[in-house]
Formats: sequence, structure tokens, C-alpha cells
Amino acid sequence: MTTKVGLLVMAYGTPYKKSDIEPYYTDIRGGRKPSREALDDLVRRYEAIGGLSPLAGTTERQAEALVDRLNHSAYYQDVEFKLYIGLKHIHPFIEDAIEEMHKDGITEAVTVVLAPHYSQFSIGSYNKRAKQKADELNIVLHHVNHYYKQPKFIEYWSMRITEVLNHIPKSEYDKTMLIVSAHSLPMKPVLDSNDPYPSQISETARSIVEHTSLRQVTVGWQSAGNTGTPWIGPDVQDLTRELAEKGNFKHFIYTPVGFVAEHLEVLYDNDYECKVVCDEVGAAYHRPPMPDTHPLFIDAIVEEITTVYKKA
Ligand code: FEC
Repeated sequence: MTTKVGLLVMAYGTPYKKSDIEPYYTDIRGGRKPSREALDDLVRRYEAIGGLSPLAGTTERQAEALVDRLNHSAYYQDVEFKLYIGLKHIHPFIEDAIEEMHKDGITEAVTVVLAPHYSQFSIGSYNKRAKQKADELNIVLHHVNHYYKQPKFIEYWSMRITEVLNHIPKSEYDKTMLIVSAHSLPMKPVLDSNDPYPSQISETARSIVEHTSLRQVTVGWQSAGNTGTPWIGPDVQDLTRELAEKGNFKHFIYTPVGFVAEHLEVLYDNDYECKVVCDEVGAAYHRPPMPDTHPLFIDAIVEEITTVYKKA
């Protein structure tokens, strides 16, 4: 007999239309409306990447690729996964997805967030919201907390870096720096709680570079908010400037491994802001494609799912 199990794919969410930007931003700020100035600045960044972010479509394609891969997996022959998408900052919200599961009679589900590394302030907060709603409705959840250690995740990024290196003369490898980055977080709560997020990003940087012919790698942080308190650094732009001055680097390769899709934080913060700095210091800007629905990436998540949700 086939068991029906929910697959809750959670992601950040993005405005679907321009009029969604203000409520979306208000949600990100925990219900506090942004100032006119902050809102205009966000609208300006969306305009710079074409008006809106491609994230909504990518999240859907990634979620569909996952459920499809799981439902064709020999490991889960007697299980049928039913997909639900739950977003953090816009509809369908995480809680809406759990409600839908309940209506469909689902009593057990696997959850996964479209972000590879665990922080209690990112994955932890998605999981907490999902669990709170699921507990109310007697649904048992099995959480994937991270998948940054999965060999296929590392293989994806080392393959992409090798593709970039193939276009750089070997004689310039010692003037090439790999910047492995993730979304910054406010420093104090992360340090005070000994959150694993910063060390997971460093571990990813070490593992990726081991599988390439490049040895020069450093970790940077991006997309920090403007809250008046320190966020984890160094910021990718400052880092680029400093490295270019000290090491006379000719190539910077950016791998924002804390994200899995092309969206505002990559298309603006990397492809625009970091590129501006590279142009200023006379270095070439390289940013390989994001995982999106690449089979190595989808398989990496599927393999992690098999460790948290065993066959009955
Ligand atoms: O393409 C898009 O439209 C959405 C891209 C997007 C992703 C994303 C992922 C993460 N964030 C994380 C943490 C924070 C913290 C704050 C914060 C603020 C914003 C704002 C926008 C935004 N984030 Fe985001 N984030 C994306 C977009 N994020 C827009 C608001 C304006 C701005 O600051 O630029 C600060 C909240 C506050 O003000 O109190 C903290 C983390 C991730 C990666 C994990 C995940 O995907 O959940 C961590 C994609």
C-alpha cells in the first residue's frame, strides 16, 4: 500500500507584483512598515534587476523538481510525496501550506528549506513556524535542517568553479580569489548563541576549494541590513577592495553558497554591487550560475531527505 506523505518546501518568498513590495517588506520587518526612504530604496533595487525578482518561479520549479525526483526514487517505492510550498514573507505562507496538508488528510510530512546552512535565525525560524502549526493540527514533521555537507552540493559548486577556471589562463590562478559568501546576520545574537551558521559557511568554503585547482579562498558576508548594530562581516564589497589592494588580484569568483537561486540578493548585491567594485579595482568579475534545478543540487537535497525520513 502507498503511504501519502507531505513534502513541505519552504522558501523566502518574493513580491509577485509591484504593489506587494510594501507589505512584503513590512512582513520582513516583523510587521513594522518601512520608512518611505527604505521602501523607495528597495523598489529601486528591484527596478535595477528588471522590476521584480525571478525567485517565485524558481522556487516553484525547484519544489516541483524535488517532488518529482522523490516520487521516482527507488528508495521510496511505497511512498507518494505530495508537494506543498510554504513561504516566509508572502503567501502562500508556511502556515497556509500546513492548513492545506491538513485539509488533504496528510498526517506526516518532510520539511525542507531552500537554503543549505542552518541558523536558528533562518532555517530554525522556518521550522519553528511549521512545527507550531503542525502541532495544532496533529501533523508529524521530519525536518531537513541543512544539506551543506552533502557531497553533491559540494560537487555542484566545485564543478561551477572549475568551469570558470577553464576560462582563466593558468598563469593567472595565483591572482584569482574565490569569495564564498552567505547572507549576513546581526552579529550579537549569532555569537551569543554560538549559532553554527558562520562555521558551516567556512566548512563549505574549505570543502569546495579542496575539489578545485584553486587554493585561494575566503569567506565574505553579503546583503546585511541597515539596523544600526553590527552584522557578521567582512562584507563582500569591502573584502574585494581590501584583497585587490593587498594582493593585486585580477579575478574574483563569487559563489553565494548560502543561496540556491538567482534573486535580488544575488542579482543586485553580487552582479551589480560587487561588479562595480571589481570594475573600480580593475579585476574581472565572475559569478557562476546558482544551483536552481541542477540535478546535483536536487539530488543533494533528496539524499539528505533519505537520512531524516526513512522508509517505513
Ligand atoms: O529576490 C527576492 O525578492 C528576495 C530575495 C531574498 C532572499 C533572502 C534570504 C535571506 N534573508 C536573510 C536574512 C535577512 C535579515 C533581514 C533581511 C532583509 C531582507 C530584505 C529583503 C530581503 N531580505 Fe533577506 N532575503 C531576500 C530579500 N533578510 C528585500 C529587506 C530589505 C533589505 O534589507 O535589503 C533584515 C530584517 C530586518 O530588517 O529586521 C536578517 C537570510 C536569508 C537566507 C536564508 C533564506 O533564504 O531564508 C538569512 C532569498
